[in-house]
This record gives sequence, C-alpha cells and structure tokens, in this order.
Amino acid sequence: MRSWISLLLPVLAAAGAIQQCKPSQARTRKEWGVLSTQEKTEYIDAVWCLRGLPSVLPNGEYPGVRDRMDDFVATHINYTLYIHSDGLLLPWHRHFIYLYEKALQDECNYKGTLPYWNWTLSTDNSTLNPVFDGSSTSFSGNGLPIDKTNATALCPKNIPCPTPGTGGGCLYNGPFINWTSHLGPFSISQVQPYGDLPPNTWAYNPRCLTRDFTPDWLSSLNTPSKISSMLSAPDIKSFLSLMSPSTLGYVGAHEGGHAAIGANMLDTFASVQDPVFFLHHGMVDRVWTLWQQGDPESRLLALNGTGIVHDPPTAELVTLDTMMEFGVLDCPVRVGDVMDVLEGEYCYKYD
Ligand SMILES: [Cu+2]
Repeated sequence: MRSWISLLLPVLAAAGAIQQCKPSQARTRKEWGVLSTQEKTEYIDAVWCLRGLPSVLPNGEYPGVRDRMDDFVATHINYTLYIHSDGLLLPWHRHFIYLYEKALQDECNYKGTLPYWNWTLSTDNSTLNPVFDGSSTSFSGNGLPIDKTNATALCPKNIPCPTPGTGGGCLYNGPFINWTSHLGPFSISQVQPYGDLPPNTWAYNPRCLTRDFTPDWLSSLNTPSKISSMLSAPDIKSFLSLMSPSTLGYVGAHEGGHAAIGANMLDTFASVQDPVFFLHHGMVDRVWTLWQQGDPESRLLALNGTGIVHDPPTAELVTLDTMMEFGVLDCPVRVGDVMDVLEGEYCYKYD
C-alpha cells in the first residue's frame, strides 16, 4: 500500500502495553435502537466533539481537512483504492472503525461503545427507521427531494434495478442538519484498480451533507434472509460474495447499505463524511464477527482476495502478514492482528 502520511508520527497510537482481553470483560457494541435517549445523546455529542477538535494532518498541505473528523475522512480517501471490493475490505474497516470508537472515547470522553445500524430493521420502511427518523436522537433523516430528470439510474448486474431515491439534497431535520462535508465529491469512475487519487483530492469544498434514501437496495441485499445466508456461508469467498463481491458491477450488503442512504454515502472515497458511515460499518463488522464466531476453527483467520480494489488477477493475495496502513490515525497493522475481536488491542462483542 502506498505510504503517504505515514511519515507523520501517529500521535495517538497506543502508548502502553496491550492488556489481554478476557471475553467476559469484552464491551458490547449495541444496535442504535436499543440505546437509551441519554446514550444516544452522548454518542451524538461525541461525534460533534470530534468535529470541533483540530486535525493532525496539516491544513496547509490538506486544505480540505478542517478538523479531527476529517483526519478519518482523508485517511479513508487515501487508501480507498486498496480497501474496497477486495480482501482488505473487512480487516481494514474493522480497524478503522475501532480507531474512530477509540478517538470518541479518548479524545471526546465518550463512555459508550460504537453503535451499529441493523439494516434488517429498515428494509420494509421507507424512512429507514430508527436511525434515520429525523428526531433529536437520530442521525437526521433523508435529504430534501431534488429533481432527478437527467440523473442516470444506478443499476447493478446482480439485482433488479432499484427505484430512484426520494431525496438527494441537504439534510433538513435532526442533529446533523448543520453538518458539513469538506472533501470531494469524487466520481465512482475514479475507483479503478491501480488508479490514481482523484484530481484535487485535498481541496476544500464546504457544502451540506446529502442523502438520498433508496430502500430498494436494502430489500434486495440486506434482508434477514440475506443475513442468514451470509452467516451460513461455508467459506470466506462465499461470505464476501454476499457482503461485497469484488467483480465490477456486482453488489452485496455492504454496497446495499451505502446505496440505500445514498448521495454522500455513495461516494466510495468520501462516504466517511456522513457520520452514519460508522454505524453502517459497525453492522458490516458485526455480521463478519458473527460469521467468524460461528466456526472459529475454520473461519477466524479466513481471508480471500487481494489488496487492490476489484481484485485484479495480477494483484497479490492478502495474507495474515499483509500490513495495512492508517496514515496519521495509527501505525501500520498486520492483518493477522485484527482477525479476532477478542484478541490483542480489541476486546468487544456484538449483541
Ligand atoms: Cu470504505
């Protein structure tokens, strides 16, 4: 993987010795809907706190990086072409959302754990409740409806073509109504194996956060029966073919969640700018974790695919010894060290 900002010391890397995880002491990551009003408020406040902290990346070199939240956005942009639709999707994003959870806790005094968005609670509801009901304890709701007369429909090869979304514009209710995106937007056509970062990658382009609820994606890709098929997948290859197939034009539950929220969340490079990104990836990590724990002997260390987007045939396969980079967020991490959520730095479980 390309070394970019790795020369800057990860100032927030764990300083002390790693403590052993006792499974009985593992902290539970919970579904957003089961959190109390106070727990939800504390999480939302912590997210806003991160927004208010200075970035580690220097603003002179990265004009669009305005705050600590943007350190996460920029890191994801920088590694996008290595960590999607391939063998690094699961391990890289597991560690990335863990670092975000840790930043909320260490830098914003958040006492809880990272919540997740259970897709299956949204599949038959066009407002994608309860995470998106627009109340003061939600992630805000849809974007305002915009005219889509000239928009091209996104139509993957392996599911019926989804009906276009009902929003597309700026958020208009809930706690994130004044949230801003600073980087991008970037075109999906830039997501190419061995491609370059988009032009003007780090430019400052402040604008509102957009969403475009498109529930058809969820009813094709994220239903309870799709989740059970994933959980009973015999090997990691078949698991990934349902979660995130590497073949261009094919989609899985990971893409389903992104596309159902739409707009900014559909921007492969910069989707992290929507704070709900971390709840969606919490669910991706949860389903992977539950699958791994269903048969640890054969599944815990199972990997498939390469470290290049869409797994081109010439790319090297990911192994437990592959090193993953996290820019200013952390030192490089070995894939083998992120496989077990009850080992090493990690000590968490899902309800
Ligand atoms: Cu990603």
